[in-house]
Amino acid sequence: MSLTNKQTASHCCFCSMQCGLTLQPSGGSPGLTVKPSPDFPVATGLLCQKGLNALDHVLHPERITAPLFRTDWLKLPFRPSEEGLRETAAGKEASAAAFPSARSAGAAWSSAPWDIALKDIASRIQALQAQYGNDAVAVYGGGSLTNEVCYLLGKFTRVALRSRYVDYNGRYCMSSAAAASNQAFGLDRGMTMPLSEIPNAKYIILAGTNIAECQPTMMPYLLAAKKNGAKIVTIDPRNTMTSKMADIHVRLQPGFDSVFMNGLLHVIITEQLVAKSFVDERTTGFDQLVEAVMPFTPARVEELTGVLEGVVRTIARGFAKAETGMVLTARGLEQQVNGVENTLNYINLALLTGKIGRRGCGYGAVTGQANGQGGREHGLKADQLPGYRLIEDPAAREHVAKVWGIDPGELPGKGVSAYELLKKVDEGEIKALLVLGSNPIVSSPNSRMVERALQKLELLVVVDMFETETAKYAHWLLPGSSFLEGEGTLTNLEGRVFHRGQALEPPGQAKLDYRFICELAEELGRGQYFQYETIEDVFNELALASAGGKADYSGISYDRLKREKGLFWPCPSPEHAGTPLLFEERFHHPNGKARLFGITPKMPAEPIDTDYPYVLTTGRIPNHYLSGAQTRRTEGLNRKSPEPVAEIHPWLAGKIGLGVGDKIRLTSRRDSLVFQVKVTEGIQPRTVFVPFHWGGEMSVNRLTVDALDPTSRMPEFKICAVQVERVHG
Ligand SMILES: Nc1nc2c(c(=O)[nH]1)N[C@H]1C(S)=C(S)[C@@H](COP(=O)(O)OP(=O)(O)OC[C@H]3O[C@@H](n4cnc5c(=O)[nH]c(N)nc54)[C@H](O)[C@@H]3O)O[C@H]1N2
Ligand SMILES: Nc1nc2c(c(=O)[nH]1)N[C@H]1C(S)=C(S)[C@@H](COP(=O)(O)OP(=O)(O)OC[C@H]3O[C@@H](n4cnc5c(=O)[nH]c(N)nc54)[C@H](O)[C@@H]3O)O[C@H]1N2
Ligand code: SF4
Ligand SMILES: [Mo]
Repeated sequence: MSLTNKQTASHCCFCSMQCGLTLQPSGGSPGLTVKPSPDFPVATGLLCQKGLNALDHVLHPERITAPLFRTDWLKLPFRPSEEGLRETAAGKEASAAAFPSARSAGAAWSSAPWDIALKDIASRIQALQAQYGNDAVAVYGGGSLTNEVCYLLGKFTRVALRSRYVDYNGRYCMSSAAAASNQAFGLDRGMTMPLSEIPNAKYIILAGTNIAECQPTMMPYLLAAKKNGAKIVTIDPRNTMTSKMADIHVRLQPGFDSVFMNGLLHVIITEQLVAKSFVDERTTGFDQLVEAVMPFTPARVEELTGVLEGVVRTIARGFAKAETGMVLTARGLEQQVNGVENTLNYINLALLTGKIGRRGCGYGAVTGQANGQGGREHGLKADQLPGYRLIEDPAAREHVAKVWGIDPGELPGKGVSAYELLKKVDEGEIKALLVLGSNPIVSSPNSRMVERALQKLELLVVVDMFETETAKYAHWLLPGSSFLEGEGTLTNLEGRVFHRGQALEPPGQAKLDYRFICELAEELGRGQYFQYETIEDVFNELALASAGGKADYSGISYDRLKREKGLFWPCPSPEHAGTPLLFEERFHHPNGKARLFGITPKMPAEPIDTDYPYVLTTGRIPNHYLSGAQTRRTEGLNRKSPEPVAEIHPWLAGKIGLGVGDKIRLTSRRDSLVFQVKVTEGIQPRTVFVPFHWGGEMSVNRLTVDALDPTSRMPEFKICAVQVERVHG
């Protein structure tokens, strides 16, 4: 493998830090190596172990390098030429090696040339739409994709398919934080401040965010703050690598964040620690907040959560009195049916103490995926158009339709969230699905339903690098591009938009994702709306479509990005310097004020009871990334964590009589699975933690509940009720 062109600088494909990396020629195979980049200001000279190994999956022998179709499920209406239709050794080996238990054993993949693949897919889509209507075809995208590809997928659904059904895996990720930020601030940019402000904070609250294991290169910012005298509090049911550096670690049972937070707010209000002039001048809703919080005296909070009254008071006083401070949240409290309310309550803390909109202060929902931020700004979400506009807003429709050269009346209405979309597949309403950049069988809650649903589809097209668990059910598996192959822009967790160049050519017949989308549009007879010479043309159109929207990119260009190493949105004109620190003068609601929301804590969807007496919570470990499609194919990472290990407390181990070498069986109302087990003091006694990076019998999402937050439609990944039994080793 060699660098086929000019560009050796890139960015890691995994988390939202988007650390810079450099590809360097090296001796031996594969002839390339990854080094941290000294140039990117976000994590200068740093990469975590995932970043250092990011080349492995790109060069992996299981990469899909030609369009493949399932000969046992699909009869092609065409008579492809001899060389067009033949079984590929690569395809065959890939399936056999990676998924020996595939539904039809002995891989039935055959390869076909792109023109046949595109023609076949387009004609099937047209036939299904003619029979069942445009909405019978849906698109499911991902937050690892570039802004350009996210934008094009949204446009493709609305303009080429004319379907309302598009959503993406970011629904499972940032949707609760996004809804809360929109409600409180009128704007959703995960972090309201750049990372460079963290060292200026004197008090930092980290709730349900395991930064040391999930955004490792952010740690130096927190350590710098600590060195400058900051107090750090972590709130998590587990001791994590992050909680190790905390001054106070609150080991909370999952589901109790709003109770605990009401305790803090209660102390701040009753001890008159509220930033009064800030609250008066810059917020609304204070009275409603007081009313909700008043029943939650620290004594009552201790009773409900087990967190000592004194600890509640210490944290409340410490945070309120600190000169500067920050609140960071992540999926721990967001991936719940009360995720939006939980997040709003943490935002309340930042607002009530005036710790936002100035140096050393801010609220941040720590974004997860590479482009988890940009992915939710350009119209890949069921209810959105580019620029973070709402698809139901007539002015937004008019603006975007004009940029796209269509009549606003042609734009469909809003669709449904990711899990609801998959449910519509199960119910038979959606007949064809295009998945690009996600592996929903592993990452969706109650995943047995998803597995069943995908088998009902009349057409499933998956564009990926690998034959993932989801791709196993595809009629067509198309070779997509990796991060080193696709040029484009991404937006990191700070809201910093940057340019990522192309370092490698896609292998074999693999195609750049954006070219595939445009060519399929062409095949569907809508090519006139997808005429781009280069990916930069797509960006320029995106910038135009975003003009005047909340996420305004209209002042950003490839030229500027190449010169300036990133620009923070909103950036509404070519002269604008971008906006690293939000809300210095006003919030984004029409009256310029932020909203406080009084939160009355609610129960989880599936509270524990005598039949299912323990809480299962799920999340991440350092060596794997999301559905594991990439990291399970990375030898250096997979070797260290070859399978999921459940964490349980010694109390629970004793209760079930766990012996040395035993495993545990976890049974929820949906399924029952056996896991290896680690006994640790560092977990709340009634809670079991299992990482979700595996498929099949190792996939914890077979157990999780599919209840959704009523506003964000975020699944409750972090709480379901289970039984725990020992399994003799
Ligand atoms: N190594 C690695 N890094 C990643 C990823 C990965 O898969 N692997 N994924 C990326 C992505 S897409 C995302 S979204 C981020 C996610 O980053 P995080 O949100 O930090 O990761 P999680 O492990 O899902 O959850 C964080 C913590 O929430 C805790 N928690 C569970 N329930 C509760 C609760 O009720 N309240 C509170 N306060 N805490 C709770 C868990 O114990 C866990 O330690 O990470 C990104 N970085
Ligand atoms: N139980 C439980 N479940 C969870 C969570 C949890 O905490 N607990 N967290 C949720 C969260 S926060 C997230 S973000 C989701 C993510 O869940 P998924 O969407 O399943 O995550 P990925 O593994 O990133 O899937 C991306 C797929 O796209 C492919 N891919 C990567 N880059 C590209 C590209 O550029 N082009 C193409 N064509 N393909 C590409 C990869 O090979 C992979 O198969 O999981 C959610 N599921
Ligand atoms: S911190 Fe995130 S972006 Fe940086 S190298 Fe690690 S996984 Fe990649
Ligand atoms: Mo995520």
